[in-house]
Amino acid sequence: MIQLSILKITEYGPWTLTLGSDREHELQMLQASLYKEVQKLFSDKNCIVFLNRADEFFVVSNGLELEDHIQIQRTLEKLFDIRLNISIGYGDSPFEANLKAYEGKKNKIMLNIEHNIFGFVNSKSKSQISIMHLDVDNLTSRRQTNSPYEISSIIFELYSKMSKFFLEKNSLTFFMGGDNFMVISNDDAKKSVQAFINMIKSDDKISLNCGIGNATTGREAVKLATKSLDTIREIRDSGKEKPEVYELSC
Ligand SMILES: Nc1nc2c(ncn2[C@@H]2O[C@H](COP(=O)(O)OP(=O)(O)OP(=O)(O)O)[C@@H](O)[C@H]2O)c(=O)[nH]1
Ligand SMILES: [Mg+2]
Repeated sequence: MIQLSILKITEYGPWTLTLGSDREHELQMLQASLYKEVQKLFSDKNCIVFLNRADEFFVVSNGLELEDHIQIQRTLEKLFDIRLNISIGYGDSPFEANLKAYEGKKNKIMLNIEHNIFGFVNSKSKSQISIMHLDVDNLTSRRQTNSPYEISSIIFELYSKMSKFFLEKNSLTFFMGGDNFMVISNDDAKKSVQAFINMIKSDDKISLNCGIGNATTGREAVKLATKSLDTIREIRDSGKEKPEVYELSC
């Protein structure tokens, strides 16, 4: 079971208008500081936050009760002028958890009125979280032939293909910066990642490495996924033939 908490700024559109036209720099600073706080508050509770379109956050929140969410909301309300709402959902796949959170919000299933928390918390079922950390092999060599903006364009096209491919497996892909992507995964996504790597290699001439981590908290799963990715690099750099996918569990 995977639990997701989706944080979104309440009435953000109308609020941005109150700042006038000279607002974009202010909004970018606000979004950056908000992300920093949200990542700090949730990672302190062994969760991991994925930034979604800069004004929304997806948190792998297994192990967190309603009370933890209320505590985080109280802190955020003290720090910022804007308010956030939280929709919580769970499911066997990350996509189902996202749907349940969405339904909770849409059908106004309130968990806490004062702090704008909706949805469904599951503290009983066994947590099972799989994260895949994908990274382009030797992106640095591309810099010899492609300028910074051309590289960005290649990376975003890759992101688009990855998001589509893994959504069909009920899994959710996020861009982490640089040439890094993370997929909140289920078994189906993990089983098909080699096929995805093969497809991108043959269609786009891009080599990918994928580290997988399985754990009971989001932060631990991400740690193991990155450790797996670093293991692939170590094998490669020692001169041995490297695997493209490596998996660790705790
Ligand atoms: N989010 C995130 N970004 C990273 C991480 N490691 C590297 N980066 C970013 O990715 C960019 C590319 O770095 P690398 O992937 O190490 O470079 P590379 O030439 O592709 O080397 P290999 O991946 O080892 O083949 C860096 O400039 C960083 O911006 C990471 O663990 N997480
Ligand atoms: Mg790389």
